[in-house]
Amino acid sequence: MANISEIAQSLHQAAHQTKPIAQISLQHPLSLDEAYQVQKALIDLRLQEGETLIGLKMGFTSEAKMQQMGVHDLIWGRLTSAMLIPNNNTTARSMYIHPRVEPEICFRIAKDIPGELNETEVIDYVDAVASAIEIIDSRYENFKFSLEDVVADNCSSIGFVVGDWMPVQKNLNDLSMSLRIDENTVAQGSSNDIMNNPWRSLAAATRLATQYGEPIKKGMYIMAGAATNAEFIQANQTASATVASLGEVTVSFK
Ligand code: OOG
Ligand code: MG
Repeated sequence: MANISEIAQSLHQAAHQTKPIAQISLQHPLSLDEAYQVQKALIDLRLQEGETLIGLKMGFTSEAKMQQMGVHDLIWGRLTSAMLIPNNNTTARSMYIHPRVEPEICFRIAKDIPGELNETEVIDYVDAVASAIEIIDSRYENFKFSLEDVVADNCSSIGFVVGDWMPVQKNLNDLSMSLRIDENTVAQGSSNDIMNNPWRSLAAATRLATQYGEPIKKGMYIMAGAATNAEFIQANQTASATVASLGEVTVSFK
């Protein structure tokens, strides 16, 4: 059986050294359960370095992302304090292996979530919503992975940027979502592309958080998952995401 803590160490090092590694699953077939154990061990290494857990992210909540990455199941990962990049800030391309950006919606949690909630119940537990950009950076060569690989790698998480917090809108359907790199619109979708209703992604997060014993607490950020394909980004480029009625969010790479 694969050694959970050794795999976590190698993923942690890959991120620190910005040096990709071979897919774990090619050498050590992991069950999904073991992959989530690796993820937990990987995050524990970050927490030992002084980071704090500040939220969760959902992945593969849209057909576009599932198609792009060839993985067809919901996944979830953990967000730490070191991953939060202030809106309109600059980040160094050299910190990443092969970064991609994607347009998302972020929820701010108003009070501790007691367990699994449905898409209507969950609205009461949110005090603000914002447009967001997720920066993902797989620790695997060529950004290629199986479901278990990507779960072990904390779902490619490395950074996220949140726009201005907006009051909760009970209806988050039919919002156009777009991603620009510099002057070019590189991806375009709708909030409906996120599980037909972004609140449903948050409901799924409450189910998975309960199942895996990682409670969603007051103040946490929950990223709903990308509505469109993710796009590679280079140094000296700026990414902006716009979600209609929620506004724009921007991050530059130097
Ligand atoms: C995995 C992360 C997926 C999303 O929003 O669907 C994700 C990846 O694509 O590398 O963050
Ligand atoms: Mg994402």
